[in-house]
Amino acid sequence: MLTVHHLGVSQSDRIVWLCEELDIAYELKLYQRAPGFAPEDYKALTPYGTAPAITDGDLALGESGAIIEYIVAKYGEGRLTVRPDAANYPDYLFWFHFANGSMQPAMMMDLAVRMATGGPPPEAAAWIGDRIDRGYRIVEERLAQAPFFAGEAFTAADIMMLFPLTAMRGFTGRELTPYPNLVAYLGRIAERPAFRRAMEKAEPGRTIELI
Ligand SMILES: N[C@@H](CCC(=O)N[C@@H](CS)C(=O)NCC(=O)O)C(=O)O
Repeated sequence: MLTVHHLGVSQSDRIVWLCEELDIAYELKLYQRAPGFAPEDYKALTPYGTAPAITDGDLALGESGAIIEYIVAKYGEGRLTVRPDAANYPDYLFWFHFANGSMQPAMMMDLAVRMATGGPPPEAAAWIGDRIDRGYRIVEERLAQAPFFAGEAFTAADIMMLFPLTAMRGFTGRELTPYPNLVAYLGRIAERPAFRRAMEKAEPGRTIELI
C-alpha cells in the first residue's frame, strides 16, 4: 500500500495533492513539526530524514522530485506527465526541475541569510534578490504563454512549482501585483477540486491562501 507521510505545512503537501489529482488509493499519515524540524519518527523514515517521504511495500523514498516521478510512473497510467516525443516535453522537464533546482534554493538562500544576519548585507541581497527576481520574471512570462507550466494541460510540473510560489513565498515575502499571470494561475490552482481535497486532508483546520 502506498503511504504518504505528511509533515505539516511542508513540501509533502505536493504528494498528497498528486495522489488526489491521480485519484489513486493511498494511506495518509500526518506528522506535526517538533517544532520547526521533522520529528524523530519522521526522520527515521528515509536516510536524509526530510519531508516528503513515502513508503510503498518495502520501499521508503524521500525527495519531492523522486517521489513524484515514482508515483507518476508507477500509478499514473500516463497522466500528469508529458511523453518524450511531445513538443512540450522540454518545457515539462524544465519547470519540473526548475522548482527545486533553482527557484526554491534561491529563496532558501534568502531565508538563510536573513536568519543569520537579521537582514542580508547589500552584496548578498543583490545577488540573491536578482536570482529570485529572474525566477518570478520567467514564471510570469511562461504563464503569459500557457495556462500551465508544461503548456495547455496541468502536469506534475505544476505540482513541483507551487510550493516555491506559495509556502516559500510566505517565508521570503513577495508582492504579487507585478505578476498578474501568476495571480491568475494561483486562482486556477486554488479552484482545482483535487487541490482543495488535498489541503483539507493534509492541513485540516488550516486555511490555505495561495495569493
Ligand atoms: N529537496 C527536498 C527538500 C526537503 C526538505 O527540506 N523538507 C523540509 C520540509 S519543507 C523538511 O523536511 N524540514 C524538516 C527538517 O529538516 O527536519 C525535497 O524536495 O524533498
